[in-house]
Amino acid sequence: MKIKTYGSIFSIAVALLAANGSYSQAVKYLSQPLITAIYTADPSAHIFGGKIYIYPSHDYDAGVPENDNGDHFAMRDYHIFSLDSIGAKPVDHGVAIDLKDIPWAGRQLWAPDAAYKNGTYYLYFPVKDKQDVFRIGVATSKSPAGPFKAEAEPIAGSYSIDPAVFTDDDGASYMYFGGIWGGQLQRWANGKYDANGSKTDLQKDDAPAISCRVVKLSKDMKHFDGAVKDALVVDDNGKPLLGKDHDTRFFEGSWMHKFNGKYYFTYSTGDTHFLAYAVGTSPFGPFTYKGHFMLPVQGWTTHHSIIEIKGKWYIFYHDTQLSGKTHLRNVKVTELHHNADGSIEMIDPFGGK
Ligand code: FUB
Repeated sequence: MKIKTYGSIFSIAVALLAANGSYSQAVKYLSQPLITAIYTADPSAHIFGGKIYIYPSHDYDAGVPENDNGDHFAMRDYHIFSLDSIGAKPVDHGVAIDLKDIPWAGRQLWAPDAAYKNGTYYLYFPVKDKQDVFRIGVATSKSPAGPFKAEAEPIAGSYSIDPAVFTDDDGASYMYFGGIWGGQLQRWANGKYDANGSKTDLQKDDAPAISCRVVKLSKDMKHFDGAVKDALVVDDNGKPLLGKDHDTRFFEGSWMHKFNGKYYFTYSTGDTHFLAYAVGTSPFGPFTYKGHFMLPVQGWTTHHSIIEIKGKWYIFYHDTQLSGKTHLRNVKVTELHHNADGSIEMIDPFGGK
């Protein structure tokens, strides 16, 4: 069941109301945009050197019509932001890397992430190559704010979108990646690219849902170390969620955080617009589905990261409060609470928690 489509009636209504100023007065948002000078989305947040760094997509209006492949998300560069604490004004560190500086890139710089190891910062980014196939690249810098220099080739064996890099307590790093529909994950069913792979997951209602991928990163953080595996999400009986479980199955925008020794795999359900979580005992999964923890935001996409800052947990996310347009988003942050039983308290982006 589709609740909204790219270019939904909801977005059009919001845009009309926003234009005459009545929408922002009528709607109560849980939090306000962190950055207003440019449009930002898909915020991956990290603490580096005691500061909060945000690695978002940089939305802009390329004039590309909306479609289910997400062609209207035609981003060309990244800006990195830092802030001293929650509540402080984010500092824009300028262009960290541009499409033209990535030798193998074609178009569409989508949701990035970052990591640190041994004095080097790593920026991971999905972009379509010159054959229009999404791959994941890596770029390095001596500063968390960049500028970053891209490797000459994408990470060997990488595909699809939305890399999220998690470093475990033992120092080992893992990348979670993938997204269906415009993110092309459905074209990689057998580990090989099939341009004729189903356009979406909709034709596979009774088969296990397409899984996010997980892979260990090599010590140099620039390669995959070992096989790419499925980050399987199962129900309480250990059965994989199915393609038809649109309210619960993985769509895109994964993240990993560890809480009380458990691995919390969180993701967007895409066309049903929830953020969901599943918990496991290994970074590779399987992860047992637990529920939603954030209700749909304003806008089609929903993408988040979760970090701990001074003993409190925060979720960085986006909506379309500033523009009312699907592809022109703004980053936000709010507190996230783990309950005593390990569940995550529901967040309502339009009101209370
Ligand atoms: O920003 C482009 C895409 O939209 C991201 O890669 C997805 O996660 C969704 O937020």
